[in-house]
Amino acid sequence: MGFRWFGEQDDNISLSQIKQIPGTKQVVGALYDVPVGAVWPQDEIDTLKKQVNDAGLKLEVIESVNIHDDIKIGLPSRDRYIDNYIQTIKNLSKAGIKVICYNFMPVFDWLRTDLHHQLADGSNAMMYEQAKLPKDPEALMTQMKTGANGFSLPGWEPERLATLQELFAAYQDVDEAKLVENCKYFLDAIMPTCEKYDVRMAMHPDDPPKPLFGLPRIYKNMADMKRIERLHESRCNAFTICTGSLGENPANDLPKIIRAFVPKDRVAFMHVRNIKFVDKQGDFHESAHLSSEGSLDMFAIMKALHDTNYDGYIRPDHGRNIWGENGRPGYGLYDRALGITYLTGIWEALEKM
Ligand SMILES: [Mn+2]
Repeated sequence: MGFRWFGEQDDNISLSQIKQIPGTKQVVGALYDVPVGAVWPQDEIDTLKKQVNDAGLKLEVIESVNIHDDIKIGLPSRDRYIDNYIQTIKNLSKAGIKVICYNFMPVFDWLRTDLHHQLADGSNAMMYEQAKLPKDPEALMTQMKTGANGFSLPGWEPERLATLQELFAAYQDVDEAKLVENCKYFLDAIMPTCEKYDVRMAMHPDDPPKPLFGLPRIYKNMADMKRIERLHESRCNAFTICTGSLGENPANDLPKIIRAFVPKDRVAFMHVRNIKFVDKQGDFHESAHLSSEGSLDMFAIMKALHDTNYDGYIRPDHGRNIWGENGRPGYGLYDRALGITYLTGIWEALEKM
């Protein structure tokens, strides 16, 4: 069980607080000051690892090493960025990293239309309402930035988004098939290194799992997963299954997806969280992890993991901001800690049944 941490400079949560969450052994971390596409310096990786280890925790999962847009677009310059990525994999492996979470979403990472939706119990959580999505991507960026409580948001690197119009123009000819092809090119190039150094790449689902602003999405459902797994047959070409992201499409049957891919050893990382649909079109807000607080059956999800003998990495995902905490949207301390005790409680019951 792990807990995502944004580093000493940019997290209101300390490692000693994380250490006190019962059952938590891992920190899921990253270097946040390395520009996308650059090699992660060995000394900075080692420093992060030492910090985490000194707090009595382990660092074996990185989230995320983001992929430069030139790789996703398929520009000639991609080979240079792939070489850098390969060097980063080698450097991380030297520090004992086993899993790298990444996504293959063009331009935007995850997005929401409200980062502080007020819930009836006085807490707040992130929300997505299709009708509130600005037509103009620049307006969305401003909305995300101003709602972030002054924290940086993972995946929303300012330097990458500074040239938004140019980026959109560069993606003009990249449709879903082309994006898949570029993903295969990337995987074929890095997989020999991953296998040699025993580092598994765990692709995170697109969030929300549908095309937005005319940009294609390639990890939305089980059919997409079958296509991605075939791009390069290797246990290092693996998935992060994020129950929240995939669950945002009510047609995605999460226990079924888990039962299809865990036995094939293609799941390296689990993000487990709940969401609550507010209408039949798929608008939702994030919720506490407890099944009865949202729309997903968390027991069925954990039981599918238990039945398939999942023994990989797992973490709670976005929580609410509760008890007056004014943390990074989705990444406060208290609700994620409650999520961990709930998930480990379900797991203990499954073990003893
Ligand atoms: Mn996730």
